[in-house]
Amino acid sequence: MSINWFPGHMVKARKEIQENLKLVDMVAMLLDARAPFSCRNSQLEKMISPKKTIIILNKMDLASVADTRRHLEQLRNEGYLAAGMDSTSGKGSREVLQLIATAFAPVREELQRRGRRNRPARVMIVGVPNVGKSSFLNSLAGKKVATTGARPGVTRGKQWVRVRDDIEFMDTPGLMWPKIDTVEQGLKLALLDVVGEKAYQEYDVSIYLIQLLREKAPQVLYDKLKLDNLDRSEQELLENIARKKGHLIKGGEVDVEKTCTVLLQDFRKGKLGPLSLE
Ligand SMILES: Nc1nc2c(ncn2[C@@H]2O[C@H](COP(=O)(O)OP(=O)(O)OP(=O)(O)O)[C@@H](O)[C@H]2O)c(=O)[nH]1
Ligand SMILES: [Mg+2]
Repeated sequence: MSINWFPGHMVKARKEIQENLKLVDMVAMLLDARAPFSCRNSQLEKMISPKKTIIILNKMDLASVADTRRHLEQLRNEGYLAAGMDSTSGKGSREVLQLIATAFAPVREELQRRGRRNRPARVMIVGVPNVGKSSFLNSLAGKKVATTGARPGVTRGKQWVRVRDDIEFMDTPGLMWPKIDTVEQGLKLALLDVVGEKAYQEYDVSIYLIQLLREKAPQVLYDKLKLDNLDRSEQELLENIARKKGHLIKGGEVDVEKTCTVLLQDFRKGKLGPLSLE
């Protein structure tokens, strides 16, 4: 079944983004470094296309270094200024600030040419829910200026924050679009905790994760999840993970539900190691 999530507050958020575009010099689009292309929203990109856009691959601490390098290269080939960022440690912030300065340079030169006073760059932050937009601002500010949370849909309205003397940011609520393009993209977004938990079955997403791991990172199944034979169906592998973890219910049956919850949590927190989904 395909996954979709487009709660009411996003209709308002979309309108708010549209209306406030004229107030900013550029848009910083945050994508999850583990699956940046699945986090792209063509509706949103069309809307922000009149503005200079920079791309930040956030949560790079949770992604594979080589894959992030490849993704950045791809985005730069598309003509974007792009950089990676880890908003929990602040790693990457210097490069991000440099990107903003580069994107703002033409405006600053124009102000100078007209004999106007220099002013801070105005940057709107956009992206899917839970990608770390508010955390990114807090990281650049070095203090808590925006509310964050480990679930999608925390920020509900736009908010201006002055993070530094030379930049003003507008934080916006995470935006989805009415229909996710493919089943696979929906599964990836669910895995990344971008869509609300009511929009999917943890079981389906867990089976998809096991399938991805088997294809892309079998070592994780051996080393972190202690499996010794991958020549099984995903369903059987999930049951074996449950046994290895000791997730059992009365009568010795495996507790599949609990195993799915723990497996997804472990992936999202990076406990399975840095992993990219594309
Ligand atoms: N490991 C890691 N976690 C991060 C990073 N950035 C944010 N997080 C975590 O991701 C979760 C979501 O962060 P928020 O900053 O609230 O995300 P948001 O994009 O503002 O979310 P909405 O307001 O719901 O759209 C929080 O649990 C953060 O701690 C990062 O770079 N690395
Ligand atoms: Mg937020």
